[in-house]
Amino acid sequence: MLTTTLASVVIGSLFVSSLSYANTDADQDGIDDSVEQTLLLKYAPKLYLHPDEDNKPSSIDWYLQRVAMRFHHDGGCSDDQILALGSVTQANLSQQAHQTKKMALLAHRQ
Ligand SMILES: [Ca+2]
Repeated sequence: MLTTTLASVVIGSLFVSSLSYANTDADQDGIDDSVEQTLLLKYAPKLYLHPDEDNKPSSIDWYLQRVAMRFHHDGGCSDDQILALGSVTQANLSQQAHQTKKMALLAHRQ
């Protein structure tokens, strides 16, 4: 409760302090973009990597271009490919289904 109240005060004060900027909401999320930028600059996490670290952070899109989506079966059946390598996107990721599993569920309900 205290955290929520404090967050509201901080966001409210940032909003008031940003009124001198032009009001824009390019991403149309209902929050002025200058408020978002102010919050980002103030509260964005900082990540420190060891100089010898081989695995650097990447974007979601970079990662998805390098993976395939497969359905794994236990018990000796081979995997089923849902999306081929390079065809997985943020837009189609949640729209996939395993057709065999779906058909088995429909048959079971009858
Ligand atoms: Ca916005």
